[in-house]
Amino acid sequence: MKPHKTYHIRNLLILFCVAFSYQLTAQKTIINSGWQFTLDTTKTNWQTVNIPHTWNKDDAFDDESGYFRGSGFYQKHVYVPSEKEDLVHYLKFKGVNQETNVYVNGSFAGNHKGGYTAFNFNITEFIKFGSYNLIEVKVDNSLNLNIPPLDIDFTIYGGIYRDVEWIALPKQHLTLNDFASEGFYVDYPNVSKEKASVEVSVLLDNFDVKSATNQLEVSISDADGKIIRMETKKIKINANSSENLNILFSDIHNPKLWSPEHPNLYHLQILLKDKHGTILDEKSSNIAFRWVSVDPNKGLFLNGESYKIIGVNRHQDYNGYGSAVPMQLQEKDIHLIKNMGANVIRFAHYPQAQELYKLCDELGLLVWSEIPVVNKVTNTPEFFETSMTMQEEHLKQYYNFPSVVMFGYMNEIFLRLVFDRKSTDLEKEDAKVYSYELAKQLEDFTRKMAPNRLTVMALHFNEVYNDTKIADLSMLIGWNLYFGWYNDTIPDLGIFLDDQHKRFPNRSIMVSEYGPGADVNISSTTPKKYDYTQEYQLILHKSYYDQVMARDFVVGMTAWNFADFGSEFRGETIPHLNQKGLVQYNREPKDVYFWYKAVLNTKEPLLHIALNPEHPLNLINEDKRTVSIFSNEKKAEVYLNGELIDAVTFSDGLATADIPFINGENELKVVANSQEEIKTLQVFKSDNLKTAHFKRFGINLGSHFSFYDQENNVTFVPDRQYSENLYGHFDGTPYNITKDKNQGIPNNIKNTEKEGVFQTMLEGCTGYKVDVPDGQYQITLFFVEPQIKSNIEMVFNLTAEKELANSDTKKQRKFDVFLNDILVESRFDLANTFPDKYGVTLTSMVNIRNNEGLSINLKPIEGKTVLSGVLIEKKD
Ligand code: GCB
Repeated sequence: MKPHKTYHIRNLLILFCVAFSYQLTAQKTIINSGWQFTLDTTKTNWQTVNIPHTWNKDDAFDDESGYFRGSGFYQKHVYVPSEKEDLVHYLKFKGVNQETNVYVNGSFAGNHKGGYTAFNFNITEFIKFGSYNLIEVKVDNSLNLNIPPLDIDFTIYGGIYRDVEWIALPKQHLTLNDFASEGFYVDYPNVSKEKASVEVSVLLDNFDVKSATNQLEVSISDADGKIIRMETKKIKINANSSENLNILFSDIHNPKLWSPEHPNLYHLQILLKDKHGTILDEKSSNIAFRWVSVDPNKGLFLNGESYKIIGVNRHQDYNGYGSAVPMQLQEKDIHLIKNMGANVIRFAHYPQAQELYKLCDELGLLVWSEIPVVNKVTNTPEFFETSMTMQEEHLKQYYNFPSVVMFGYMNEIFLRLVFDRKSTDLEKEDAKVYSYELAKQLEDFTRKMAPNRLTVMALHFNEVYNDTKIADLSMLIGWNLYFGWYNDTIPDLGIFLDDQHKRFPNRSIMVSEYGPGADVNISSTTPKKYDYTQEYQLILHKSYYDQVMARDFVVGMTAWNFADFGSEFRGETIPHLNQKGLVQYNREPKDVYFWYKAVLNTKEPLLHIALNPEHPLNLINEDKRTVSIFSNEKKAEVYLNGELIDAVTFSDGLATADIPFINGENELKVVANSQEEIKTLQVFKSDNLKTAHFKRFGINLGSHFSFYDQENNVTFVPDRQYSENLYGHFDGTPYNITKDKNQGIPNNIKNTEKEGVFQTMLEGCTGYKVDVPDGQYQITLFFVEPQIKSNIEMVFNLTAEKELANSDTKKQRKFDVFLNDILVESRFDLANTFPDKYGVTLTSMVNIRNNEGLSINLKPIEGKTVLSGVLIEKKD
């Protein structure tokens, strides 16, 4: 609309007022856009980047081992008008990994250590008003023995990866100088169903050379925005000093209690006004009335009622972004976790974006928040001091989120010690003493600072925590237990929990981590430990759930991990990832996510068939395939190609049905109440390959699982012993360095994404046969030398003994390769011809005649043969 002329003067007046009050009121500007960045120490080759930013989003996932840990430089020019000269200016960084030095117009403004908490610097004295100002930030993510974490199972992405704010404030404001907190703390001196009280402690700064009398207005409103309580206080603050003010709202009757099921929130608003009533500063926070306690025999109580906590751990990185993840994607995570039916999140192993905690308040998710003192402590005053400061920042910055019920400070602090083969016994004893000492300091400090929260610590499966008594420090102990993965078998969980409970009857415990790795492209009808199948992942999670639910004394469990996450040193079936996620690195759910949802989310209907319709299914000599179905309904009907074939009953969210798929396209439909799910999938079904029609047929040698190869759109079938009209080996054994661990199996294989085919193999196989019909075929054989020198210590395989099969000398393994008696490769020498961990393929054309099928013969010249996979493609 075009404004009428007569309004112009009024508009100008409004503009004037806006500009005027603009100077008086606190103002926050997010200055994420258009920074200059370089890794070049000569500070040249600048490129323009936006925050959030990390320099490791690509190199933490490339073929090379290692990623850049060193210094990165950022700079930006910011114009500050002379009208802002009377304000106090802060630069606030919400997360920079991990040591930061800030300079303004060449002057040093401050240093901060630690990659996961916020910090700010008062930069007023360095600013040139009415001019452009140069902000320079040096960030260093190298390993620094005085900054936790030291050595961990996640990638330390360097960079400014959370928002940068420019905060301009009138001379009097809520302090920003208290460990980058918001300048106020909310406490709940007592809460019950009948009544509650809220105490707000506000810290005010006066940067003026004269004293000031201001007014503080604090109000609480309900969910409808109606103010239910309000207090106004006059306060005089002397020149250049600070004041602390407490406001108590007692007797709030019949408060609406907060819980994950009913996340009732109230709202707190704090206004600081000058004597004319102009707002100088304004802050707000969620208020929630709830109380939490733990009992060693009965578990956790929320608002006085027994409450089992079931949820997930979360790391903050994301496929394609590293740690520099847009907020809307991060928030989507929290929604996914809530929708799964979880009622708790452990933000492991470090404080995460504050926006997420706010969302946990709103959605109803209990939070365990912790600092990254992980695996090991350095015995220096600097390390102790940084850890304590980090915890102070953590507690003060996250104090006001009512969803936070647990504050932690250490994870598996003796992990390195247990695997340490270099230190003497004396040094190890010493490490126990100083690690305990730091734990004690952090525990005491946390209890003092956050008296209404539970203190918590996570431990790995080892007696050292009991022996040292470190496990007796916190109010709640989280055990990270990998029975059925790194240790023993799945049922050992219950045995362990019962034993701990018996031996330490005064200790409250939960299972703070558990879970196997799983790859959505790997599947088996005979799942087992360490195979990365989704089927094994389901078995383990389901059993853990049953075992925890069966024990009242267990507070709950948090799965490791919500999503696959970057851990650069790892090499499992997807390089550089820890694959224990319930969802993939891009947050696409794995099957187990749906199972949890079926069991935990009683509100939304759920029906899921655990089959990916994009993966062709092979039924070789197999009449039916057992398929898992998840639902929170009681019963379902199963239809195949329009015909009712089964009626199933769900127990704990799961039912299985044996499906007699036919060769070709199949429509599998499941109907449960008003829900229906249909999956249309391609099935290759044959009990006689000689008469079968196929375009591509792949075999995963030495393996009991199938692997879906997206590139060729083929599902490699598991290996088997040869039988007439089918396929299989005549000799050889699956290559496996240890009985059930994957140490030594080539990881992070270069030049391929078919790790699932390359990683398993038959060793010593001389004859393999596939009874394909006559015709012209392209045959691809897959090889990798398994006895490579591994440069990683799988320290996260939490077993005491490590059997390392690596040798420095290259394995002598030479063999001839024949396809139907034609020599296709002579004196094949993997170890000496190719680099380490190099996936090699041999591709040849073969004409198969006279019903002879395909024969693969490997004739050893030296050592034993190896073969990882075969892909047969029909060409005529
Ligand atoms: C643990 C650690 C966690 C690892 C996890 C694993 O116990 O606390 O940081 O990522 O095990 O996957 O091995």
